[in-house]
Amino acid sequence: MELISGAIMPGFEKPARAEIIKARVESEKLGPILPSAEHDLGAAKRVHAEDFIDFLPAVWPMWAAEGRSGTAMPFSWPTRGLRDDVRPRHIDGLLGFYSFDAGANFVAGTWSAIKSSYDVALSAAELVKAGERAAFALCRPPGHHAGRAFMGGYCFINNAAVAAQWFRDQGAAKVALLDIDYHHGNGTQQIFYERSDVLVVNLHGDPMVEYPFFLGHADENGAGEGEGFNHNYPLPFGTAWEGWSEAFEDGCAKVAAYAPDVLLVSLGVDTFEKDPISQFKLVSGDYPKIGRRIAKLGLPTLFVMEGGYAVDEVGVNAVGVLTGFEEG
Ligand code: SS9
Ligand code: ZN
Repeated sequence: MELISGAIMPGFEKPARAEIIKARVESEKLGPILPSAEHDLGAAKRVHAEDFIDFLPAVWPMWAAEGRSGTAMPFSWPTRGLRDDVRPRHIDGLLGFYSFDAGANFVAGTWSAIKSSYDVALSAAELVKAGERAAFALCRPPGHHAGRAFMGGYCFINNAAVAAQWFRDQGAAKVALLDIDYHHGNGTQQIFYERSDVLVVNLHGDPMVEYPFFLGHADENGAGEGEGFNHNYPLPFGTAWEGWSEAFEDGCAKVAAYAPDVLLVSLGVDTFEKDPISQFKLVSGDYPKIGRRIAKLGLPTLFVMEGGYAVDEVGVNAVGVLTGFEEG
């Protein structure tokens, strides 16, 4: 369940999304489709705080220990002027301590889904490291809103950030991360903001009017060592291919100029005209064009699934990017 527009409603980020994407991968004869291998949490702790990662599997047991069922959801946060240097003991306090919104919620199976999503990202990264031109990590839940020590927006572990750091630890000198989900990848930006070894490029709904608010403006270019290695393209409601592709072209030029060893794509298809929670106007025919342009960069590429909530078309659109890439 999620809190949206003043009501607790069934979450838009639902299991059918992954099933539908997988079915489309099969019918388009992409693949092979490989299972993920189990990984320990070491790679997660390279980009996330250790205490945050250790908290995630503890949420449901702590919630259940209060005699509760349903959905574990935060409702109180350490905002400006309150103390974020003291970690509460109660589960309700901890949920707020480790989140920026009420959008990353738990049921009994959530930790196992988070862990699987993480395993999928790392397993796909290994394929690219082993020499595949590209791989697609069909991650669910998504990850780009998860920061160093916070979850939110359906995201718990930042799968793309974990994979980017993993490539660095495997010897890649420079990694680029291109986030084309409709929402700003606030977690990804926060994780790499002071670093020059991971370029982050983000196209998204303008945070003046769109979730997740509070980050993603055009003047956020990185800090310290990372100055000049973060690029945001906030775009207005109603943005269709013409406006979107202009920003995308600029973002691709930034990636090309950076000349990374590997490219990560945070692949959200909530830019789609019929997405129920988004305000861009891309059509299904646009997604293969995105894939073809990414292919032109000529980089080893790992696609990591993020958002996309028009469930009927999520397979066609996500896999459209992949088939476009294969042609390009
Ligand atoms: C918009 C509510 C936003 C969270 C959306 C998270 C998207 C992750 N009215 N709810 S890609
Ligand atoms: Zn999104």
